[in-house]
Amino acid sequence: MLSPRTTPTRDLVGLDGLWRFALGTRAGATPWASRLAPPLEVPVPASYNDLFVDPEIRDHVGVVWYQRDVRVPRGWTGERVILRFGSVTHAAQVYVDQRLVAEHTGGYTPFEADLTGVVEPGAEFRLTVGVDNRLTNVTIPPGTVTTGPDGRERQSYLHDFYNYAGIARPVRLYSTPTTFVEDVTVVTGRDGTAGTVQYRVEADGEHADTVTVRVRAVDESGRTVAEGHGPEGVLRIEDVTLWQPGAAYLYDLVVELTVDGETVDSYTQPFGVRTVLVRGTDFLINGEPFYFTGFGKHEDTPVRGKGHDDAYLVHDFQLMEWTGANSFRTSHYPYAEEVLDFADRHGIVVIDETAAVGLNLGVQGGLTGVPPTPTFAPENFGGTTRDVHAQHLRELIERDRNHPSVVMWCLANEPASNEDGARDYFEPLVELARKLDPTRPLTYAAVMFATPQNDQIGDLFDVLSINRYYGWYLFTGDLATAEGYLEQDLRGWVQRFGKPVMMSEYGADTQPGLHSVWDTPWSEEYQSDFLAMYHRVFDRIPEFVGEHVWNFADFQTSPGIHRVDGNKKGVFTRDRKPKSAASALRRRWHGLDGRKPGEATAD
Ligand code: GCB
Repeated sequence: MLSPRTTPTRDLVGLDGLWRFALGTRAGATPWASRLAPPLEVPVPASYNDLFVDPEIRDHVGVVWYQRDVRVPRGWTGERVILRFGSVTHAAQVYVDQRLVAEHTGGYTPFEADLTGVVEPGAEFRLTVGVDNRLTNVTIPPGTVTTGPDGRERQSYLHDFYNYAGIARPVRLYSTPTTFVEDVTVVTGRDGTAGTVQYRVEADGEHADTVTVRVRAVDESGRTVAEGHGPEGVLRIEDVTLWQPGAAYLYDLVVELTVDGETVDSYTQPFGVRTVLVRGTDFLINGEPFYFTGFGKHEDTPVRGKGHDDAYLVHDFQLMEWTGANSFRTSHYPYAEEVLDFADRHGIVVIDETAAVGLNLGVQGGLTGVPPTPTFAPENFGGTTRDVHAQHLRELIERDRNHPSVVMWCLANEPASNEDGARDYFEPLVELARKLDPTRPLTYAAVMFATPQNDQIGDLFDVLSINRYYGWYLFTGDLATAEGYLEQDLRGWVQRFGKPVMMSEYGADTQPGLHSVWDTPWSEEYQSDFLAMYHRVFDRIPEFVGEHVWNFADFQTSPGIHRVDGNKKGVFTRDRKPKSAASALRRRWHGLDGRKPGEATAD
């Protein structure tokens, strides 16, 4: 799905700002039929949960309603009118006045409604959106809704981050001509000093069958460096400037549709020329071994929850660059498109993860790893869950495949890959991902209970990403014992699969300001010592390709006694102040500079 943009043939109006808001339980049977009452107001984009003091809103389970009036620009006569949501978490029903125009399930991918003929240029319409935050065994991510003795629904889920909900990403109304560019795909390669750009353009609408497609690649100075004709082809850019980690370079693919020599639509798709390949135990970007340094992140900020925020976007990238992070994982769901655009422009490498977090009933079984009931059973996560997972994967890859920053798809976080049924569940998803995008490697983040001995899916993937908490959940405060277990575990993955291995999560909860001369969990010293212990182990394993600390910043979690106002494994606090580990990482990562530890030059 293309990002909405203004071009010489397309206009766009942002619909962000304050919308009317009501809980489903207080909004009457047909909230779309008139103005919402009572008149609460809510900002878009933002999660609604932390905005109000009313606990019924924060803890609401079910549908809430958003509403605003929208005027269609007068000049759009004769154009298509499209309404686009960056995401609605987790399911949406969209009404234009009394008419249902779109429904979508999946809280982290965009969707559109074609309003052509439904709304009139120059006229106003009432836009009402029902937002459902419920997670069940057939949603991704999964959860369980139960009804309490008071008749109220209660939500539980299998991930620790708070189930923020709402319209968390931008909403836009845009126009296109009646013959239009529907989709553009760009796959890049290298031939000596030249770049190759394989492109495919899909046209749709009135004259789609007779339309002529012209494309040109334009460099950052505005110079046309290659041209092509026809809906698909390969362009060649001589003396190409590559998109490199830490040194982004973007070209524009300018696509024009013409009918009888007249331009009917034009669309500009930025792209970077780079290659990604797993060879042996190396992860190669542009043919060079790449060593990931960085974080698992969350979209999480005070007050706004998971709402996209450009100020935090800029600041988070600043802090990542300051620590020497060259990459991050979009744990545990696809992030806003604005984040990936930014990564493209700033040369930060992204592992793009689906929202499939919590496909693991073993986690519920506690650290014994004995599941109360098998995870991949029809009554838990069976064929229907997998179909939803597949649909989500399609939407993710269709959205993100043109981003040079995205170098790998992560199909799930901590699934029960040690349990029977995991292979049957994942094999078709791996096949689908490879069909949708044969160019990018695949991974999944392996849970503690999945060991090199019992994991059932590692051979299906290209890179093994391992989440481990030795020294925190296991051998708490005993880093010496933890070190031995960690090394044995990681070497086991290398030996069994012979593939690149990286650490996708390692971290310790840390209370800023707590200090200790001993190995005291929660102290700032312990976090630094914990990370240093992991780094010693990584540096002894030549097949290791990267380290992503859990987490970039502290984040809000579901209520419970397990956490004190959130997960505190951040290297930065929730308001982005560094804990002492941030400086320790900075010293290490700037020294590595994207190379494997063995190849690194000293600071
Ligand atoms: C994990 C999960 C992550 C949690 C983390 C923790 O294994 O993947 O979502 O936040 O552990 O801190 O417990």
